[in-house]
Amino acid sequence: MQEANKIWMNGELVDWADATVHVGVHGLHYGSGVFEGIRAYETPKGTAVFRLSEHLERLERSAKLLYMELPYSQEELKAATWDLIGANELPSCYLRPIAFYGYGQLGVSARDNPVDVAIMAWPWGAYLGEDGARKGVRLKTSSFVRFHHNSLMPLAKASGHYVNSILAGYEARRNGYDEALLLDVHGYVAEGSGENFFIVRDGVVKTPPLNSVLPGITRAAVMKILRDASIEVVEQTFPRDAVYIADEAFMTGTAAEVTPVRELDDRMIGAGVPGPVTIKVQEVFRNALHGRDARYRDWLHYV
Ligand code: PPE
Repeated sequence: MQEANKIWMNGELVDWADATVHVGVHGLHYGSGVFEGIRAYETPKGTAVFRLSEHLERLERSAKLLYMELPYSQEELKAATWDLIGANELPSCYLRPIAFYGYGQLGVSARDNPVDVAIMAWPWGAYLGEDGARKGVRLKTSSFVRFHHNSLMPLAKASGHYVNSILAGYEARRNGYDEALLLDVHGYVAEGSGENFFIVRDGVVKTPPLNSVLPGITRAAVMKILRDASIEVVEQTFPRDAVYIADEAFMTGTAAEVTPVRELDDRMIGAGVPGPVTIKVQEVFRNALHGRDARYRDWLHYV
């Protein structure tokens, strides 16, 4: 990763190299942490953070689902984010707030450990590569199933949940694909290892409902953009064969932004190039991120 100068940690800005923890922290052993991924972009009016409130609210909900009380208020975390961006002088960056059970007791059910909170900021380019963002990525249906909501909680963005994503993402890449597509326990399409998933067929856009997928903030933004463009979008379960015969498919996420999908399981989707709906969404989304679309101005929080 490309290092920056400072990291906000437990209320202070510390040098990048000094933002360390003890190997005995609970979160490291058991994944008992919650985090966010946020992006800040350059706009004509300076650096703007995309949907900061929504991300920090999701962080708080994730914490609640893990019985965790965040030791900082939403306002404090917002102020910390501004301080961090200012201290690092980054015109655009990826932001990673994380809260985890810290050092104290070990043992799965330790309850009294302090909660450590940190926010990192660093430059991060196209998640699935520049080529992927332009031409589309190749997916493989994963042999790993997206976890059931009675095993873990898809509504929480929790550190430990990501072992599921790591297994799927690693498997797909080892087999020469760009990313994994995970099915849910019923065999329906869920999402990527770090992205929500959409298909387009006969002008209608479909995305899986929030049963087993992360409630993506980009997903919500893209649904709004589609509706504003009078393109029908529905939350509906669909199996993998619906993807094979879709006209278009794309993935969304903070890191991935809007990434076209050109193949699933070596089957070409549509013409094998980004389709008109995908291109339109990518363009409107990019304009919104950079403050060039007045309709979406309230998605940007200026530093
Ligand atoms: N599903 C998963 C499993 C997921 O991790 C993400 C974000 C999304 C959907 C999209 O959510 P949103 O960012 O709110 O639109 N994945 C984050 C982490 C990626 C990583 O490798 O770390 C991200 O995009 O920041």
